[in-house]
Amino acid sequence: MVKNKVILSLFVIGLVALLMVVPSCKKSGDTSATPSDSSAEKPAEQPPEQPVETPEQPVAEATELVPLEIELPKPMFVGTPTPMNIENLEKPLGKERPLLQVPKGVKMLSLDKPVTSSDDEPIIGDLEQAVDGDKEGIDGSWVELGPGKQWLQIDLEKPAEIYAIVIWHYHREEGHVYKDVVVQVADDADFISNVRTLFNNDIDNSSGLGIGQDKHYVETAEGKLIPAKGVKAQYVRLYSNGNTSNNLNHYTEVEIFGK
Ligand SMILES: [Ca+2]
Ligand SMILES: [Ca+2]
Repeated sequence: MVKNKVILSLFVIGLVALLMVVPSCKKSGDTSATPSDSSAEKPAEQPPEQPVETPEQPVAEATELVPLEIELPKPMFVGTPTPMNIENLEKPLGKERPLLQVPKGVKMLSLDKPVTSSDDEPIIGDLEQAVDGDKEGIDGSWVELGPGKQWLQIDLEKPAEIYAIVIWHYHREEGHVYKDVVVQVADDADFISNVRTLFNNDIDNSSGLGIGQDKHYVETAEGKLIPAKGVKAQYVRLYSNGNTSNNLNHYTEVEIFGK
């Protein structure tokens, strides 16, 4: 009996000792694994969240959009222009043109910049009148280029991100539509390098600059606004090929906005 009790108590002591050792082993195993695991996981989870948030802020600041204010001349006629029998003609909006949203810091770049043309001896006025800031519809405000296909070109004097081009051909009288209006930008004055077309309503490619998808439009005091989406270029060239009243080409003013 005594022998059995001793064996039993030894067994119990042994069991208790074993139970005490096993959890301590587990604990020491856990504690050695847990800090290294958590220290490895936590920094790995956090950094991807931070870089995602951080770059978003500068991008949002850079593309902050503001309405482009365009100073308009006095209208020379009131009401919607009479419908005309011309193919692919844009319908009048019947209200003021909505303001174009452009990045903050965009301003007019074209005032008094150098102007050249396919017709360097205009019939009326001087080429410089296209960028002199006078866009009124009265006599003496426009330059008249010769008949047929002609172009007028503005040199911004350095490459710029262009966001809008506004053209006033001639808005003294109602119902003028200019033909084969094509607006291109390029890196060089000869329009050989990196030429991009921003507007083209030459639907039959009679000017040889490609088939245009844009619509004909009636001249008004609002001018024609051509969005340019930040295209980078130094030179802007504007083509036309007469108008619905005669075969001459006119520029009252051209404004190029960018930064
Ligand atoms: Ca002018
Ligand atoms: Ca044509």
